[in-house]
Amino acid sequence: MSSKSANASNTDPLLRAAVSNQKTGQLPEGLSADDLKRMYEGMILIRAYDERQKKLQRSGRIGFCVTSTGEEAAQVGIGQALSDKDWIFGYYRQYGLMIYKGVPITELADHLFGNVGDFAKGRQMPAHYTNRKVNFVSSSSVIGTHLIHAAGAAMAAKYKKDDVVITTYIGDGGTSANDFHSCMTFAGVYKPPLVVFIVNNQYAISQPVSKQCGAETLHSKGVGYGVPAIRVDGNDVIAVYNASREAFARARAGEGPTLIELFTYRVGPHSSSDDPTRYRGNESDEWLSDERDPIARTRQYLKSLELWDEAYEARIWEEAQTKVNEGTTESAKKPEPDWNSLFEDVYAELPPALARQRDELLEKESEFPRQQEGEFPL
Ligand SMILES: Cc1ncc(C[n+]2csc(CCOP(=O)(O)OP(=O)(O)O)c2C)c(N)n1
Repeated sequence: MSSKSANASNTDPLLRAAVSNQKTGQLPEGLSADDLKRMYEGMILIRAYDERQKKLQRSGRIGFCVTSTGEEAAQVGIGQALSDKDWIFGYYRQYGLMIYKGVPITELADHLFGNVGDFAKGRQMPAHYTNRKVNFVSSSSVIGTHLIHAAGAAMAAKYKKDDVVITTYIGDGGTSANDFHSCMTFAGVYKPPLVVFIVNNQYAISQPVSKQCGAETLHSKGVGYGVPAIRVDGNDVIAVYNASREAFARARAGEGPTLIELFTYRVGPHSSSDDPTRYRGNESDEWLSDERDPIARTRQYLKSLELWDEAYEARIWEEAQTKVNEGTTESAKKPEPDWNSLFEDVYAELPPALARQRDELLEKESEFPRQQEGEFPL
């Protein structure tokens, strides 16, 4: 692994402080033993989903996928602190929040297949999820655009005196986007109930964070906008939970926004179209070690509380794999959306040029047979 990431993880005082959030043999404030186990099981379900996504993509069942292996704590810690009323303006790597909030795997997989069950009706780029049931707003492909939507939603919540927290997420690379500046400016001036998470997984595709920003840390950007900021060990699920809980409580109490940098690592490729060995060798292996992997670290912690044994581990992996296999198999059987639906949802009355295109498409439909229900089971 590179000395850069080793240094960042071993010498940063904020990270060292955050690590102590897992106090051996002691339950954290605000969490029960059952909560901790649910968090551990949630992280495992996210990882099992990632393993399945990769297989589906490599076997040609789906065209594209994005994984979040190594970043499970950075999602579950937040999910545990969010209330059901709160909002999530995420980008493509936060689907673990939906999984942790109980969205069935088949609803995520429907989107990967772009089938008739997909909430985005097969129109979005794959891995750009949305789910109304958990207030997960449709993700944009264009990096950063959702940040200003989140700031606007948070300002609206403040004006309307709604008791909600708006959360938004951006990668280390995304903090260089103009929209990050706009979002943080509005957050600093109007002090809405907004929590901005920087998911610093150390790479923006092949670009390491050292080439993205000249500052030592990304949370330091908060100072310039007048937004309180903290840097957290994003692989420590308790540290992520604590920081989120505190920021959400501040937002709910009318004390304004918080910027939280979650220091983590993207273990897998940027997406299924990327080969990270070309720009970082095998340094990612280090991040699956017992000292760094968020799942292994939580396991150690559960052990210290006598909440873990081999039989439990085997059972929850089996349950996770069954959920993922059954959910994705169900999605694979569903047909594509009706082509006609391409022309819906924008115009009350279809303009003549589009109406012509729809008629031509329907005329030629028989030349392009559609996948039928149950035709390609896994
Ligand atoms: C405005 C814009 N520029 C470039 C891209 C291409 N692009 C897609 S993802 C990505 C990297 C984003 O990295 P980061 O914000 O660190 O998030 P991560 O994928 O590492 O979680 C880039 C450059 C884009 N989608 N939008």
